[in-house]
Amino acid sequence: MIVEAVELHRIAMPLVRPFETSFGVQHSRDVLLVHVRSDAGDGWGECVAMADPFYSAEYVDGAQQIIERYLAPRILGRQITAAGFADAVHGVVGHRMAKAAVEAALLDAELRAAGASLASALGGVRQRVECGVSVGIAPDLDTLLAEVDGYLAEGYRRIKLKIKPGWDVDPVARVRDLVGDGFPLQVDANTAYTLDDLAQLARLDAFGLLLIEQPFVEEDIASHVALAAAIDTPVCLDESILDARIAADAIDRGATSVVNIKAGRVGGYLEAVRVHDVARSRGVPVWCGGMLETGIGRAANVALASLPGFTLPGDTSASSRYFAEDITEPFELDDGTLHVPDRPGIGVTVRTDLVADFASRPVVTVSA
Ligand code: OSB
Ligand code: MG
Repeated sequence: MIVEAVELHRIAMPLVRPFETSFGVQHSRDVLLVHVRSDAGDGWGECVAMADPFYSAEYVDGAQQIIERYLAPRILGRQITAAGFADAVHGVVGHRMAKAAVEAALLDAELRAAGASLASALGGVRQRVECGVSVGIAPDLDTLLAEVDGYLAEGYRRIKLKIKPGWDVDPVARVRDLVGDGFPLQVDANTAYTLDDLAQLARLDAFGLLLIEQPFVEEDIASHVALAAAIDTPVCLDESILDARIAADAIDRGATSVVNIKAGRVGGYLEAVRVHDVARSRGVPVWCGGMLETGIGRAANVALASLPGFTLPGDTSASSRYFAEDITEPFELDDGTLHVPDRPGIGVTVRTDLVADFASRPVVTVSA
């Protein structure tokens, strides 16, 4: 296809409740949407970069600038495919979330034109995916338990608690009591610990957790190897896994025995499939992470989660987990699962009237 224009939409989506992690509190989601217009038709992609560079180095203003200045000019006005996109932008180092958003829009345009769903194109094998929910740090334990209780009532099949030093063993113990033995429960530290905290992290072994996600900084594979050898709870990397080669290396070194896959973090859905493949060939289960996506990114995540190696419930929660109103048809839980879209492309319809209503900046159009 020939891309004629890349439109960048910025929207501010209010969250139904504040979301607190070890790196900060969010009250609203500042989202960058990429709308590609080509001779074959249109496509949409969502950039998962956050407003601030606290989860990783990327942030949404930077991602927008990278797309405007470096990525869009490399694909405008010439023959391009989603599969050829990574090569087309190879000279731009890093900025995986920005690249992933553009690649997703190209995939959507290409697959809508071909009449194929993203799930089928990526190799999906399931019509529904099991859903977990990520629960933020709460002001107090009672508030946390009430929130978890609400998610259990909605049917979520797995709970993930955000933890940080000072908010770990007590909340985990209380939530384990609430959900009962055997209910899938896991924790995510978003890099808040160091190896000095080993004894405290080892206390989590008492609660039969599915995994502990990213206790240490992104670059520190060695400390994760040491922790994994010292505790019973499986270690799962998120922030550290930037591509399939790193995933293979981290698995082979014993740093991670489960992998959180986020397409944005690894530079796109095509690389996400390669991460899935290297993990699967090593017998390592994967699950689909989330970044508070709107229906656009959520649709693509659910498609990814339908691949065979995604054997653990993902952070693929319903639209209502974060938003009162979504910019696509809402994703709703059905017995703790979401249906994988089977219509062409990402398989959802973007409500452009709502995208306009939620706009926080003027639309930027980059054209050839
Ligand atoms: O570490 O998985 C994470 C949200 C923003 C940034 C990082 C993370 C998260 C979540 C929420 O845990 C996932 C979701 O529900 O979308
Ligand atoms: Mg995480």
